[in-house]
Amino acid sequence: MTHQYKELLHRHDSNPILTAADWPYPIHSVFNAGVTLLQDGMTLLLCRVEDRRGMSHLCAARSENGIDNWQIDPQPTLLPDPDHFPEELWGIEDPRITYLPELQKYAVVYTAYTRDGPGVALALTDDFHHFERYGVIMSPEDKDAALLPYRIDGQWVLIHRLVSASGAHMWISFSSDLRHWGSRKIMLEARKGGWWDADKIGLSSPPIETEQGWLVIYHGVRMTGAGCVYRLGLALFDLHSPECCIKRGDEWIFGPEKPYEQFGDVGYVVFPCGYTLAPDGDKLNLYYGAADTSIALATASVKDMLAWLEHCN
Ligand code: BMA
Repeated sequence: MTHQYKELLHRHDSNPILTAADWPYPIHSVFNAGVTLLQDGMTLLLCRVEDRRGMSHLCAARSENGIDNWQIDPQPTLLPDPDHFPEELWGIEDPRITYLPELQKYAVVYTAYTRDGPGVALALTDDFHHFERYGVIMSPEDKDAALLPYRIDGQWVLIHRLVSASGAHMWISFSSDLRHWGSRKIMLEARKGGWWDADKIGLSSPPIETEQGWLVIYHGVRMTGAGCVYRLGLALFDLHSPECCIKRGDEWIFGPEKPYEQFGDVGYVVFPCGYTLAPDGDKLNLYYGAADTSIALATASVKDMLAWLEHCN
């Protein structure tokens, strides 16, 4: 299809790249994966896997090219542990991965489905086999969270999506020990009315560090008579004061257009939780959950996304 607008994200020809049929044990669906490039160059997806009770756990899949030949852990990699962490009662979902050079560990920030709704939980790992759980770090209702890779002014930085009386906006909180969080501020607000990102927004993948600032891909939810539509937008935030928005695009950059994005358990949903960046610092592989059913891949150029933001509005 040709369009008059610029396409920033390009779907991979072999989409969806991972489905339940690829799994080495019985599952219902696989979607919304956290992503990182391991030190040996392998792409690791920490996938949200929904079992046939409806509960989610996380399972790692590794690939040399980030496209195919996935080596999937033969058993769940991280299961909810409600005996020790009661807030994981109804499963764990939607991980975002950030490598923290100071600790030489990966931070996995995920949603714990508690009896009071979704909360934000943290676990650290250096091998994606053993995890040190910190439990819930943001009480319900809170989700769509990721850490920045290093402290700013001595403080760790967490972006998260809190639901409050005024709506579902993106917030930022700070901590000196990764356990106690405060100094909360709104980072980006959901718009209102007819906008594509009215009422509900949330961080998609962890922010991408660029010379111009933190490039943020976020999802916006449009409530329609037929249900919700999840699309993606772009915003840029100051490197040293990440709560300050430098630029926000008005138009969405990606939405559910293909059958695997429109039809599934929850149709009309594209939901990225992570990316890998090539050594050139520009070529981005963005992995997204499609219709809460499978995992798909889109490629993009960071330079093109920054240029689009620069010239929009
Ligand atoms: C959001 C999250 C995601 C899910 C999306 C669409 O609120 O729960 O895990 O992909 O809804 O169902």
